[in-house]
Amino acid sequence: MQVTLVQGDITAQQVDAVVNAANSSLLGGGGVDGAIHRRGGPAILAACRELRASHYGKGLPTGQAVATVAGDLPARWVIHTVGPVFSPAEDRSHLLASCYRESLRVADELGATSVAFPAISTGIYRWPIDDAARIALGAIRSAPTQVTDLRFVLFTPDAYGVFERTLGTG
Ligand code: AR6
Repeated sequence: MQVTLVQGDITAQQVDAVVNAANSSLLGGGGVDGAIHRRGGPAILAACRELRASHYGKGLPTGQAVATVAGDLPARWVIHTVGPVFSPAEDRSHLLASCYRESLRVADELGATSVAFPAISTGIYRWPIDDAARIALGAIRSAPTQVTDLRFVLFTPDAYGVFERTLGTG
C-alpha cells in the first residue's frame, strides 16, 4: 500500500472512495461533511436518509463506517465514518483508530483500491492534530486491506506538516 499526503480539498480527489468525517445522524454538518454534501449534491443525502430508514435507525455509531454513492464528486463512493469527539478526561483513541480500520474494511467490500481520508476528528471534534496523525498512521499501517493507494488529504499547511513529520518518524 502506498501512502501519500496531499494538501487541499478532499472533494476534488480522483479516487474510488473518499472518506467523510460525518456524525451519527449521517444527515450532514460542517467541515468535510458540509463540503462533501455541497459538492456531491443531493444524491448523497438521499442515500444517507435511506440508510437511516433501513439499517441505521439510531444513527451510525462512533468508530463505524458505511458507504453511499458519491453523487457529483469525482469519486465513486463516499465512506461515512463517525470520529469520536476529543475528551481530555477519557482515552477514545481506539474509536479513532477504528474509523480508519472500518473505513478500509468497507473499501475492501466495495472493491475500492484508492481511498482518500481527511484527518478525522481534528476539526469540529477538536482532536489534537499530532496525536490524531499518530493514531491515523498507526491504524492504517496495521490494517489488513486490499487498498493500494491511500491518501491523506490535509486542509491546512500545518496539518500537512504534522502528517509529513509523523509519516517520516513512524
Ligand atoms: N477537505 C479536506 N479536509 C478538510 C476539509 C476539506 N474540504 N474541510 C475541513 N477539513 P471536520 P471532525 C479538515 O470538522 O473534527 C461535521 O459537522 C479540517 O481542517 O470536518 O471529525 C460533522 O457533521 C480538519 O483537520 O471533522 C460532524 O458533526 C479535518 O478536516 C463533525 O463536523 C476534520 O474536521 C465532525 O468533526
